[in-house]
Amino acid sequence: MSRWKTVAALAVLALGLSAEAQAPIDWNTAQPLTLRLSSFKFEPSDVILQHGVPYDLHFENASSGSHDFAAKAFFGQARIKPEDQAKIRDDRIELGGGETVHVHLVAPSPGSFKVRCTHFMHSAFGMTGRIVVQ
Ligand SMILES: [Cu+2]
Repeated sequence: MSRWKTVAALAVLALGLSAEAQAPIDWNTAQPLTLRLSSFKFEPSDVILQHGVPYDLHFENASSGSHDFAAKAFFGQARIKPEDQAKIRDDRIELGGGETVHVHLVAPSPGSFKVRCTHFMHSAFGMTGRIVVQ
């Protein structure tokens, strides 16, 4: 008898969790935020986001050379709009000279996430930053 109560309780819990995980997001309310890349920095270098808030991130490459925005832990945990997922490959957004890419996502659980450009020597020249989710 109590075993069935446990099973029932787990089923209710599982339903509750999946309902939360699939709650619809109103992407129209996404807050725009510009993240600028140039040789050799990210502006701002520290990005502050609020947990659970949807953002419309504008990644702008202001230089003529290419850069990328690599944030493995952040992209791995953020909830990314399905239409924008293909813009992120191997947890990186590649931007050619002068290119802009928009990515909609919901900030993950609070924490500090490292950002860097993976192009040869760029992080050594200063292309590092972090995303802090509050
Ligand atoms: Cu770079």
